[in-house]
Formats: sequence, structure tokens, C-alpha cells
Amino acid sequence: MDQAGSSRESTLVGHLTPDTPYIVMIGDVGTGKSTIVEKLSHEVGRSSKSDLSFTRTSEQFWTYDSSMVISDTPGSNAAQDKLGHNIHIAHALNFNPVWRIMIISKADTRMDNTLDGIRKYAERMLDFPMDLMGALITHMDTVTWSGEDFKSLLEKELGIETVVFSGLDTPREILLEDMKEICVKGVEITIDNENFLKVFKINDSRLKILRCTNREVEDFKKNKAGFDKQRKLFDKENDKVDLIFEFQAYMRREIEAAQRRVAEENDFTFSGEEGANEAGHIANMVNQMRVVLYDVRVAAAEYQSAHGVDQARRCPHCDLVWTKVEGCDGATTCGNRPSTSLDLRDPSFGILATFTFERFSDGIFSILKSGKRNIPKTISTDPSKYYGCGNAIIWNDMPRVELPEEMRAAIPVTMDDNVPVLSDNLPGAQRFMDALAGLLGCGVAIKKPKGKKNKPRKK
Ligand SMILES: Nc1nc2c(ncn2[C@@H]2O[C@H](COP(=O)(O)OP(=O)(O)OP(=O)(O)O)[C@@H](O)[C@H]2O)c(=O)[nH]1
Ligand SMILES: [Mg+2]
Repeated sequence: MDQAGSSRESTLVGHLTPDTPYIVMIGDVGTGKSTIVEKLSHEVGRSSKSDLSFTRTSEQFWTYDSSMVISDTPGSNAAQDKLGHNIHIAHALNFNPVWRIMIISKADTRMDNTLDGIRKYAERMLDFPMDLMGALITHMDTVTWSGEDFKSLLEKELGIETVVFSGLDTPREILLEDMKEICVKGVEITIDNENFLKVFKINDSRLKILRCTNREVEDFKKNKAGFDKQRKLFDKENDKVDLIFEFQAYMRREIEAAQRRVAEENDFTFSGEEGANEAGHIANMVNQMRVVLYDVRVAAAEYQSAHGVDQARRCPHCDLVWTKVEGCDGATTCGNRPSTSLDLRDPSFGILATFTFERFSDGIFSILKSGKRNIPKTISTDPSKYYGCGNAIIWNDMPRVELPEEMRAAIPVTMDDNVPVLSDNLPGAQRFMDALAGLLGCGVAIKKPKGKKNKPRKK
């Protein structure tokens, strides 16, 4: 690994507090991040026609009217030193409470390509509050489609409503006004060695390795498809409930096994010059598998939902969506859990069926009911296993949310699944994670408590 952390001191001069609106721009190399920063601040000489990644560190600048701070960052997809570039982006996100993450994408003749430039970042940041994400489309002077056309596509496809457009001829006053309008509230973001590889893609495109990880992802998807087909054959409700929970556990073990296979097949050591790239390939595979696992968790949440749940409401503090399964309509805290395990079974039900899952080389997926085991009758009281920000909420005052039928669940389903993207059990992986912690400035390999959220700060 290189010394990417060495220049993380900000050059920002002036009085910055957690209440200062702070915007971080992220995006591909050459999309126009530095051009925006130059326009909004007193800086010159940051943008370039260079055919390689030009900005190599993150730096923060006051806007020319001193109303907010904006961070320029390196392109996340740089061909050289992807790790170093992305460490710098992480530093920019950790620097101060973030009022908006602006994903920069270059306007292309095809709107789809412009949208993809936003999508690939937004998908990796699903754990951040949705209203923190915004899009900034540059190069609008080079296309014929209108901002309105793109805005509706962005909203429909990604659910992102905040978008700013810019071209070379956009006056700095207009751009500044637009940026001020999109500032809502500061959110503390922590990028540490636990979530870094979930948020940033640092692998190259070496085909041999990609072929290997793609095959694992395909197999993983086939397991899910096989499971979906087979589980219809079980008609007892209790079995269906157990089955889906056990399948989740099986899929988690499969993710770890796939990591081992890929590491062995490609002689990964997670050290030396290739270390970061190797970790990036494993993370890239696991992140794709997590999306499949998310579907399984949504199905599990459906089963957990109590009958009669017909409403979902959003916590005004952290934006988690909850459904009320018991209790009154008054005050509670975000994250308060039901008193007993709520699923389709009788609450006194204490036996879980045990299943064995297997996928044969001919692609056939099998589920065998292989026994029974006891489970605790009540859910865990360990607060670290809870979701929610812990702030006071009043059910009746919480904004209603329209959820699609399949998302009506008694528990919130987030991408925060605690699946390690680089298993500790891989030889050399722990050393890599320690070094990553050092580069991020965490000092030691810290473990973020399970369920800890990036908390919004009150205005
Ligand atoms: N036509 C046009 N050119 C632009 C626009 N924004 C930026 N450019 C040009 O695009 C090139 C790259 O711009 P930069 O601002 O350096 O891009 P960057 O995202 O900071 O690039 P890296 O630092 O390498 O990641 C420069 O030649 C800019 O003049 C725009 O809106 N329209
Ligand atoms: Mg730049």
C-alpha cells in the first residue's frame, strides 16, 4: 500500500464548525469536479485536460462568498493507485458532517450513460441516508437533452430527486445558488476499514480474476433461484419461515466459502503491490452477492411481518422506515423492538426446523429437512443488534411512506448486513485490514459496533 494517508491534512483556512454546510463531490476521473470547485471558490489551476487522473488528493475550499465548504476529490475509478485515490475520498467524507454528497456525472449523448455514472456510486452508498445523495451533471453544453428530461429519469430509476446541472457557460452565481438550495442538514459519516470496501471499488479489470469472481456470483444467484423454486414445495407455514432464515445463514457461509475459493485459485496474499487489488476483487464479488442476499432478507422480513400491518412511517431523524407491529400511537424511540419474537408462529413456539441446502454440479439445488433445534422464545435484548438511531419519535407525527407490498415488513431491511467483505479467515486479510485502518486514520483495525448507523446531526 502507498502512503495515501500522508497528505490528508486539509489546507482549509478559516473558521469551520460542524454547522458549516459541507458538500463532497465524488465521481469518475475527468467528469469536471475540479472545474466546479474552481467556479465556486477562489481557486485556479485545479482542472485539467490531462488524459490521466489529475486531482490526486482531496482538498476543501470555502465558496467565494464564504457561505459553505466544498471538497474536491480524486476520481474514484483512476487506473493507477485506486486505493490511494479512494482513501482520499474517504478522508473527505470523514472530514466534517456532510450536507450533501454530490455524485458528478458527465452529460453524454445517451442519457443512460449519464445515469450509469450516478448509479454505480449511489448503489454503493445505500447505507447513507437517501436525502444525502445528489447528482451533479456537468458538460450540459455538449448535449441536446434537457435537465427536466434527465431529472425525471433519475427520479424514476434511482429515486434521487436532487440534481444540479452545469455547463462551461453556467454562471458561478447560478451554480452557487443551486448548491445552496440543496443543502439540508449535516450527517456524520464514518468510513473505516469495516465499510471502506463496501463503499469503494478498488479492483482492476483483470479478466482471469473477473471470470473467476463472476462465476462465483452466478453460482450464488443460481442458489437463490433454486431456493425460490424449491421452497414453494414446502406447504407448512412454520417450515416456510424457518427455511428462509436458515437459507440466509447458508448463503452467508457460501459467501465466505467463495472468498476462500477465489483467494486460493488466484494465489491472493493481500500483501505487496497487488494486495489492495486482490482485496478489491474479493470485495467486488461479495458486494454483488450482498445484493442477492438483500432479496433473501426482504423475503425474511416479509415473513416476520405481523398480520394487519398496513402502514409504514419514516423516522424523521435517521430516515429508517418502520412499521408498527404493537403498542400505542404515541412516543417511543427509533429502534424500540417488539417485546416478543413476531413472526407467523405462535409466540410460544420454540422449535426451529433444520434444513440442509446443497447445489449439485449439474446445477440442481436441493433442500432437505434434516431435524429440529430449539430457539430462544424472545428476541435478543442486545442493543447492538438493533437498527434505529435511538432518537425520540412519535408514531402519529412520523411521515407516512408508501411501500410496495413486498416491502411491508416488521423489521427494516437495509444493506447493513454485517457480511464481512473480506473475511478474517483468509490468510493475510487481517494484515491488510490493519494497514487499511492505518491509511484511513483509524489507527487500529476498529470494529464498528453492529447496527451503528451514521447518525444525522440536528440542525
Ligand atoms: N465542455 C465542457 N467541458 C468541461 C465541463 N466541465 C469540465 N470540463 C472540462 O473537462 C476536463 C476535465 O475537467 P476537470 O475539472 O479537471 O475534471 P475532474 O473531474 O476534476 O478530473 P480528475 O481530477 O482527473 O478526476 C477539463 O478540460 C475541463 O475544462 C463542462 O461542463 N463542459
Ligand atoms: Mg480534479
